[in-house]
Amino acid sequence: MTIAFPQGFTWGTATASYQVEGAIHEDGRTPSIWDTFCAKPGTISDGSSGEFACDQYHRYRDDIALMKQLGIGAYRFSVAWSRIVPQFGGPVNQTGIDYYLRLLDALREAGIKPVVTLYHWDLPQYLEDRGGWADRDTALRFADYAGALARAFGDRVDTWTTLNEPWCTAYLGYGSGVHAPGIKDFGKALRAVHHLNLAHGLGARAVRAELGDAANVSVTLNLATNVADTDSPADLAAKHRADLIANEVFLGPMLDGHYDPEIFDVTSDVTDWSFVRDGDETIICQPLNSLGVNYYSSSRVRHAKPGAVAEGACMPAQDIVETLPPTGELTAMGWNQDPRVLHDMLCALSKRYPELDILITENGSAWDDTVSADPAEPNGKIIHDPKRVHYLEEHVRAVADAIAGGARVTGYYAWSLLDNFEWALGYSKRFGIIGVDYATQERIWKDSGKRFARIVRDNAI
Ligand code: GCO
Repeated sequence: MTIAFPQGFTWGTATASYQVEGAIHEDGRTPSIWDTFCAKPGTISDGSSGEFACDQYHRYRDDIALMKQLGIGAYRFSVAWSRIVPQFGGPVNQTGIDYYLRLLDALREAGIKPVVTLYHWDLPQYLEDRGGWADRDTALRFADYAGALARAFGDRVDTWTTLNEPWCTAYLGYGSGVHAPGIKDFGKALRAVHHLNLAHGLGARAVRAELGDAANVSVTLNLATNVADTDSPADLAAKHRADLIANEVFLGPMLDGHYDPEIFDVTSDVTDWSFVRDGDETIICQPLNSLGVNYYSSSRVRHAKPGAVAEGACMPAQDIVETLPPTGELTAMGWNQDPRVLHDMLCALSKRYPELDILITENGSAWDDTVSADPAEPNGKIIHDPKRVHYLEEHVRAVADAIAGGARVTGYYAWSLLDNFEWALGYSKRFGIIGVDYATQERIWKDSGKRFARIVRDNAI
């Protein structure tokens, strides 16, 4: 059965600067923490970096032509901070601004709305050298940067997304250390949580100070979708603990105006939270025009025997939470496929925040692709990716069901437009609905891209 989406529903694709741009030495850009991290042996599984990535910096016009073929109405991309402010305290780099102005104008010409993420993990290295997100000053510098972008881009931007997945920045960057800057210190991870929240609030204010209160401001969170293994009080308590540290720590201050005090209790072994100053929670809680959520998979959790933090854990005070191995057919990331949980999360969010528009700012799956010959394609090549098609269909259907059930979802952005640099996994994992041959930078259509184009055209699944 076909299910139609509401009129005006936005279909888009998403990328991030370090994952697609390349051109890391061009036009005044200085290193970000990801350049530094990639240069350290053993950090990236295939030893690669974002040095060339998809070369979108030079190929954005061709990529916009692909977006037109997809028929999408919006493109979500991020700005590389160190292209805009290359030196600590230094002036705005007009050459860096100009690249994004060209991109923004080309998108407008193509009738594609730009959804701009201000921070998708590529912190300028000079800020990390001063303490990075563990230091309060980084949030203040973020506000300056946000204001500079608002001044430069003005009404060319449709949606201003302050941060992408602060969970990853804080817990993977400063907790488990698997992401840049590679620090393993739960106390710092929680400081980073707070300073990211503060950056969000200050950034939202800075954008509105330039563009007026009507500026369309959003933030993207990857809300962990923890499912309790059983209904036992102990397993439910484990789920609650995981939700507090992964989700409430962001939702609370950003949308409710305060941290749940239980968060302070359950993390008291690693920090006393004295870095939260009077008034911070008010700054963090800015009116939002929408909430972006990224969803890939779910985790089943149960009560673990108290003890040391599990090997590889990335969040503190998780000692009562055991995450069970995923089941069913796993994607190339080793993640499960659980569209029902996406549906449930969307319905629960709308119940909790009935006035808030929700955007799915990322959803997608990685598979090991192979290229086939296809004389019907202009370049004679196609990637048949039935598993990615299936994942896409199931998840889009879950979104449609959630909307039918009352969830206020207004957009869906496929991750990703292109195969790209998958962080610590380098180029080994492919999320694109369009493939990339990295040796030649050739773009190769996948069946999933074609399927997505039909969903967009029909506004239905
Ligand atoms: C994310 C990231 C993406 C990843 C994707 C797949 O926000 O987690 O935005 O950069 O590539 O999630 O892991």
